[in-house]
Order: sequence, then C-alpha cells, then structure tokens
Amino acid sequence: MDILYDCWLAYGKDGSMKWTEKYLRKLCILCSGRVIGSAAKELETAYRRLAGKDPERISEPFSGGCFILRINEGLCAGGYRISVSDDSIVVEGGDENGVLYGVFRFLVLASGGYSPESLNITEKPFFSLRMIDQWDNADGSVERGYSGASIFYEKDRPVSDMKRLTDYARLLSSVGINAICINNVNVHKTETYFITEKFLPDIAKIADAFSDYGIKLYLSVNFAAPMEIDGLPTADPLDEGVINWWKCRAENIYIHIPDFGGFLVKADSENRPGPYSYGRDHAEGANMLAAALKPFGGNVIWRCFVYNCHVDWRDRHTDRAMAAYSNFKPLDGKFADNVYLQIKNGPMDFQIREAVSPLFGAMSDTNCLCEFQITQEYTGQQIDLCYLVPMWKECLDFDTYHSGKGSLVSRNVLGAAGVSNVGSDLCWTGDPLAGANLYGYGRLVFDPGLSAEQIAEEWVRAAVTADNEAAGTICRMLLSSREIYESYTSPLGVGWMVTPHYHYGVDVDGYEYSPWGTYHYSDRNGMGADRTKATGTGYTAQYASHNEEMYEDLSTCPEELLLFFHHLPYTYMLKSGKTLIQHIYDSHFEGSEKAEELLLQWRSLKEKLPAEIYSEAENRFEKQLLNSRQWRDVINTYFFRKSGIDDIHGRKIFR
Ligand code: GCV
Repeated sequence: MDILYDCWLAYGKDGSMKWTEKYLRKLCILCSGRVIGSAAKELETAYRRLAGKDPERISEPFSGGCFILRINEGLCAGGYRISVSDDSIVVEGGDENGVLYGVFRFLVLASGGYSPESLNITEKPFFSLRMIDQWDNADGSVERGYSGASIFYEKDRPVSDMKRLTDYARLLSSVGINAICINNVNVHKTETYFITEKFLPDIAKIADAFSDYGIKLYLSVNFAAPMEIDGLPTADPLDEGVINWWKCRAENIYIHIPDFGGFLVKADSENRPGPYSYGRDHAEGANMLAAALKPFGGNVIWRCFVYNCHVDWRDRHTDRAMAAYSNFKPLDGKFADNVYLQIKNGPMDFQIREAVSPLFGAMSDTNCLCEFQITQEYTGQQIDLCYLVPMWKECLDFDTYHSGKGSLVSRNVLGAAGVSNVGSDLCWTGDPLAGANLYGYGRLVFDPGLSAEQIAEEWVRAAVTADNEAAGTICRMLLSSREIYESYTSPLGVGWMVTPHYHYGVDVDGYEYSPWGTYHYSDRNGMGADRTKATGTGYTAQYASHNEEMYEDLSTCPEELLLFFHHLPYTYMLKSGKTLIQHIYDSHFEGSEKAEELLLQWRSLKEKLPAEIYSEAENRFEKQLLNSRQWRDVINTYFFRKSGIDDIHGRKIFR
C-alpha cells in the first residue's frame, strides 16, 4: 500500500474503516459479469488490506454480517443503492456498472471515516456519457501533462503491462467514468496508425482492461488518415473512396474491440486537417465518420474548438471568442444522432476565468458535451493549487436562457469530457492535491447537484486524512484556491498574460501581438477586450437576449468578467468603490499574500499528514509563492508604467 499511489482508494489508511471488516469477511455475490468481477475484486482488496487475509465467498446471505452484491432492475443504468444494516451491507445496481459504482462509493466513503448510517445512499448518473480524454502521445509524452510521462505509451508503442492502466481504470470507475479516449486530439504520424493492424491488437488489450471496469475506449483520429495511411488522393468526406475507407476501418476496429466507443476528432483547428480543406462543413465531416461507426453502435465526438490561429492582431474585428458559435451554430440539427459536439466550457481556452461558451443551449437539435480541462494548463500546472470543481460547476449551473429561465448548461448537454491530469508520477497527478480535480470531475459529472464543498471533503478524507481538523483546513485551502490563483494572474477575466506556449508564469504582452487572437489591449488609458454589440466585436449577441443584455451593460455585467467583455479606463469605478487600477494592485498584493498563507497553512498540518503527501505538496506551495510574487511584481509594474497611477497604499511597485 502506498498512500500516494492509492489516491482515494487507500482503504484502511488510518483505521477509519475497521467496522467494515465484519461485513467484508463474507462476500455474497448474487450477480455475475466481468464488471461484477471487478467489483468483487475490489471488495477483496479492501478486506485484504484491513484484515491481511482473503474474504470467504458465500452463496447465501449470512445474518451475522456479510456483503451482498446484486442487480436490481428497478434502478437505472449506472444507478445504485447501498443499504447498511446490522446483518449486512447490500449494494444493488441497475446494471453491472451500477454495482461497481456502489461498491466504490461505499469503500471510498467508509475509508474517509463517514459513519455507517450516512452510507445508506441511492444515486444515479445525471449524464449518460462521462468521459476522460488523454492527451497522450505514442512517444510517451503528454501534451499539457504535468505529472510525468504517459502511462499508456512508451517508445512509440502502447504499454504491454496492464497493471498501471488497470489501477487507472479503478480510479476512474470509482467516480463513475464510463468512457476514455486514449490518445491526444492532436493525432501525429504514429498515432494516425492506431486504427490499423499495426496497433489494434495492442490497443485491444488496453480496451479490455478498461472494459473490466465498465469504461469504453475511444480513439482520436486524424481526418486525413485515408491519405496518410493508404495514399488516397483526398480525405473529402463526400468522396466515395473516402467513405468506404472509413467503413472498412470501422469494421476492422470492431473485430479487435467489439465494444469500441468511437472516434474523437479535432478538425480544422490549430493546423489539424478537416472538412474545410474540401469545401465541406463540420456536419458533413462528422456525419461521414458517424455513418461508418453506426452499424456497430459507435459514436463520433467532434470538437468545437475550431478557430483561426493565424489572425492579424491589427484587425480589431476578428474575435476568437466568437469562433465556436460562428462555426457550429449554423449547423444545428444537421448532425447524425451518433455525433456529439464537444464544447469547451469557455469560448477562449480553459482560462482561469472566462465567460461560459455561448454555444451551450444554442444547439437545441444537436447532442452536446461539455469539455473541461482537468490538467492545469492555464491554472497552475499542478504546481500552484487550483481546485477546479467550483469553476466547472459554475459552467454546468449557468443559465443560458435559450428556452427561458432555467435553461442550465447541465440540461443542455448529454455528458462531459475532461482532459486528464494523470501521468507516470507515483501519485498520478504531479501534485497530490491535484487528485481532488480528477476525483471532483468524476463526481461532479455523475451528479452536478453536488456542491464543490462536499466533493472536496469526500476527496480529502479518503485520499489525505480523515482527521476532522486537518481535513477541514485542507478543504478550505482547496475552496479558496481558484480565487487566489485568479487574483494574481488574471484581472477581471482578461486572461492570457501567460508565457506563450508554455502557459505557466507571467508575460503580460506575450500574446499581445500574436496570431492566436488573445488580446488585452492595454494602453495608457485602460484595458480589456470590447466584445459588446454597441462598440466592440459583437460577441455578446451570441448569447440569448437575457444574457446578451446582462453582458452588454456595464452595470449588470458580472464584475469578475468586466475586462472579458469591456475595454475600460484604469479610473473606472468598481462596485467596491475602488478604481480598476487600484483593484489590479490590490488583488495582486493580496493574491501573493494568500499564496503565502497557503504555504503556512500547509506547514501547520505537517504532523497530521502522511509524510509523502506533505512533502510533495510543500515543495509546490513554495514554488507557488515565488510564482505569485513574480506575477504580482510584473503585473503591478506593467500597469503602473502604462497608467502612471500610483497605488493609493504606497506599496512597493518596481518602476
Ligand atoms: C491538444 C490549447 C492547448 C493545446 C491543445 C488545444 C486543444 O490550445 O494549448 O495544447 O491541444 O488547446 O484543446 O486542442
């Protein structure tokens, strides 16, 4: 047992689940199947850790304490009920996955020290598709990975030892994940061949390991694969040769992987090939692939992250934020029923604060998914603490007003995809505290009604400590972390002041004159992107009228997004009674003070925490403090030099 490696499956780490031994010693499994087999194995693992021996298998319930698994057809797919009594613990599932989820839920909460009474739980998944996207490459690297190398590939081959992948499948299914795409959406040369005989036998082994845990495997595909693999003259989605090529590929994939989930596609984006090269639209591209997968029950997940990354900063009319809506809204209703559009939570790119994408709710006749980034590309790179569940919840709870009040994003999408933050580091996520984001993503998309607080508490108690006081402190740290990171990196939603390409650390003008379309437009008078209909790019008009009016009008635009929607003078007075420039100074000074508090709070827990977790994270809090100071000084100096306005409190600003 290793507390870092086990994450939130560290059964019995602090004696908190001793009481379960009485039940776990006798297992009565009244259902069967490969996923049930995994559920039973998990119970055995837990008992072995607690009691140091194997549980007994019994065929009939035993009144002196036993653990019963069974299917209850009255529950829905993926749903489960846990009932705890003196005699037994019964986990019933609507299907095999439901049983597995119920078993994990019981074990995780019990090991977090929750009382037996509180474990009488009935739950069902809110979304049908709960997916993880790996941005792993065949050479073993991970795009935007901050946790070591890929656990899926090394030296241009899929790994052959399934131990780590099986443990990953355990972690994912324990929070209800039921789909995984195992390669980067940027499909390079080697990965283009994943859908060929060269790789399929090995990929089938990976699919098998995940199927044991009720998780379907997807592959990212290269839209130009027919040309690159077989030298077809075109990848035009309406060309007969291309259509047949994909059909044959699909047929062959299903021979190797009978429960294959389908394809994930990044097309016409950041220099990837796509239907635009042939004068076709995204519906034509996606539907062609969907038709190839349809006979086998497969899906196409088509990304809406489509924008021009070669814009001219001199042109004030193009606005990257408008791209997804402009490309996809005209196609609503044209996609096949096994196509899902994957929409990033914000219209730009996973910034610490941006508006919710206007595409949500606007595609009422299309299957949509929400895409979240668990890996912390722009949000601290698993060095700076940043618990992302509150941000994702904000997105799912956002009212689009597309069908009147109450048109929440969560009701407009059928599921979610999260870009994984996992790699070969012992603790999986680089920063052990970033495990909260992986756990939290799964829990939130299983039940968007959960609070960020509840999810944080569950995770801390199971993965770090069930000590009430220490767990409380860590929860408070997690829950304040997004605002802390935001306060020293991105004033009022402006975003993008990061080191280009690398995206950690400050470079205020790094993207200001670049082709990526990510500007803050600071001059001596003010800053911010004017996205209003009245005087700016007109982006606000992509929202339903209630939201359009809210964002258009300075007095109703949420202040945390002011500079995302408006260009304002430094002397603009905020509701707090502070000028904009004073807010920038204050939030940067306070942000780095709070980063220091995080470090001190963490140090105060030293005696109460497992040493490995303590030291991995302490090291990162130290780096976060330095990072926050650099941001503070560069931003404050930059805006002092632009505006010439002093900090009213006379704090140190380098001139
Ligand atoms: C996988 C951002 C990231 C890229 C990523 C891209 C995407 O631009 O910086 O690394 O590519 O988003 O989501 O496709």
